[in-house]
Formats: sequence, structure tokens, C-alpha cells
Amino acid sequence: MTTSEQHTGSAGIEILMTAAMPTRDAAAFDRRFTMHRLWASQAPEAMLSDVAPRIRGIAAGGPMRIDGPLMDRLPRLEIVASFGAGYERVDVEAAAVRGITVTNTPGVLTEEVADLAMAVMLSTIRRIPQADRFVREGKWLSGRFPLSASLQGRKIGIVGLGRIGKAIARRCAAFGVDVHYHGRTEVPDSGYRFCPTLLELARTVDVMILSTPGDAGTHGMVDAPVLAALGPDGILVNVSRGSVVDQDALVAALRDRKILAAGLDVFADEPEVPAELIAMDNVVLTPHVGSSSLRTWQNMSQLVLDNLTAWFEERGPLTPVVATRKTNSSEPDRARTA
Ligand code: 8YV
Repeated sequence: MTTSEQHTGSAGIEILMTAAMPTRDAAAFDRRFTMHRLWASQAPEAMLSDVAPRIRGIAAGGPMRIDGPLMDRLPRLEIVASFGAGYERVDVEAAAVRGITVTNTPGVLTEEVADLAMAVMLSTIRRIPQADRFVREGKWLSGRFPLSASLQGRKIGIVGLGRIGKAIARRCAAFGVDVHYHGRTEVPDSGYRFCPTLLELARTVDVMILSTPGDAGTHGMVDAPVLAALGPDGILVNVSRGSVVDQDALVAALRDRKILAAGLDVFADEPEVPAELIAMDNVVLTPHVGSSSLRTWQNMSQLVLDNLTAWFEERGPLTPVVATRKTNSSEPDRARTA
């Protein structure tokens, strides 16, 4: 282990960090804890074996799965503070069984992800990246850019009216378009029209924006019949998780013009993006950047740190994802609506 991988904090509580987390104050984590930056290590397995008996918390991010076997290697682990609203890489059941608390970072990224959803939707409908390429390639000199589709007059369907879904809905309403939604439950007094099934939503609207958690309950829910129901003028925007969409069915629907276009920030097997999607002119692709402004990642990192700090000061977790033996929150399932 090099000195750059390990710093001693005043409390001496040892934390494993699995991905870079930018903070406004670069030493913020190190002042409070003894940090072990697995992501920066040249020999992560050796580092893990060395520090495992002393680790009491994980600052979790990036592709590494925090599963039962890993938890079993860390006998003193009390808390997994996960970076991001989605926490599918943390096995929350395995954590609950072991009495380990799990937190995420809802709220602080809501507006940023909603902004990106609007940007991707408008880019897809008005073909902004294609228009940019048109200018750069000098094609404007030979003629006008082809007329695009329009947002106006459309009905938008939001899948998952949680925090982010509501922020997207507010933005859509400001653009003067009708908003409908589908989710596990109806949201009372939302002001938007609820569709009890996804298929009904797809039949009703012509833009579908996905902002639902990527878990077993949503896996592959946007499938061939849903895409067919969205129709030949339909547009799919995904800022949630690639797992929510049957990616092969989406490729086929775009290829066969069953839907008009798609704007995708997330994919089934990131960072792999199917060559078929890359080759398509009716697709806008972004590399999972929904929350990725420096400001918002700093706020997310701070919430990871605040969760760890609160926990070890015995104030309980600030934003727990599920109730566990050690949790003292009265709002245990709040992340479902992140
Ligand atoms: C992050 C996200 O980019 O919050 C989420 O669920 O998908 C994004 O904000 C991601 O968590 C980084 O790993």
C-alpha cells in the first residue's frame, strides 16, 4: 500500500472507498476517517486482504458489487454508504441479514438528472447532435437541415413518478405538453394522469421517459409489445437504468421503425453500447451522465460522507435505503422514490 492510498483520520475509523468521489474540500474524507482507496490501488486484492479485518464502512461507487461474500470478508462492517440514487450494485438483502446499514444519495441529484432528461429528449426530437454534425461537416453549404419532429402537441409518459420523475414532469408541464405516468402506485394529487399499466401508458403517449429504479421489478419491462404500443411516431428516453429496457427489442424496434427515435443515457451492459445503436441516425447516445456535473457529484460525495459521519457519531444514517437492525430512521423506504 502506498501513502497516497491510505491517510489517517482523527477518529481512526477505517473506510473502504471503491470509486473516486469528488469533494469541494479534497481532504474532507481523510479528516474524518482513515481512508483506503481501493480504486486507486495498483494491487486492489492485496489491499483488500490487508485492510478487511479493520473496515467499518464502505463508501461505495463505480462498478464494484458490494455483495454477501464481500461483506463476509469484512467482519466489522457496519455501513455501506452508496454514491448515487440507484443502489442495485449493493445487495441490500445480504446487508439486512448481516445487520449492515445501506444508504444512498437521493435528493441532491434530482434536478440535475431531470435537466439531462429534458436535454436528451429535446436532442432526440429536434435532432440536435445530428444538426451539430451537419454544420461541422459543411453540409449546410449545400442545403437546409431536414425538418425534424416536434415536441409540441405530444403526450409525455413518465415511468416512475418518484423525485426525479416529478422533476421531469414539472419541466414537461412548463413546455406545454400533457403529462401521464405509470408507476407501482398512483401518486395522489400529482396533477398528472395515472396509467395503471405500462402498456396502457405506451398506447396513450408518444414520448416515454424512464425514471424508475433498475431492480428485479422493472427488469426488461420496456419490451417489444410496449415499444410497438408507443408507435411509429414514438420516442423513448431512458435516464434510469439500461436493465429497464429489453435492449435487443429496442434495437429491433428502431431498426424496423416501430418507433421513431430513442435518447439513451443508460445501457444494459455499460460501458458497452451495441454497434447497431451506434450506427443508427435516429438515436442520441450519452454515457450515463444524468447526475454528472461537478457540482452535483460534489453534493453526492458530501452526502456519502455525511451518512458515514452521522452513523459513526451514532446519529443514525441520514438517507437509509431499507430498514435494518441498526437503522433508526422513521422513513426507511424513501429511496424508492429517488
Ligand atoms: C451516477 C446514477 O452517475 O444516481 C444514480 O443512480 O445513476 C448516477 O447519478 C452513478 O450512480 C455513478 O456511479
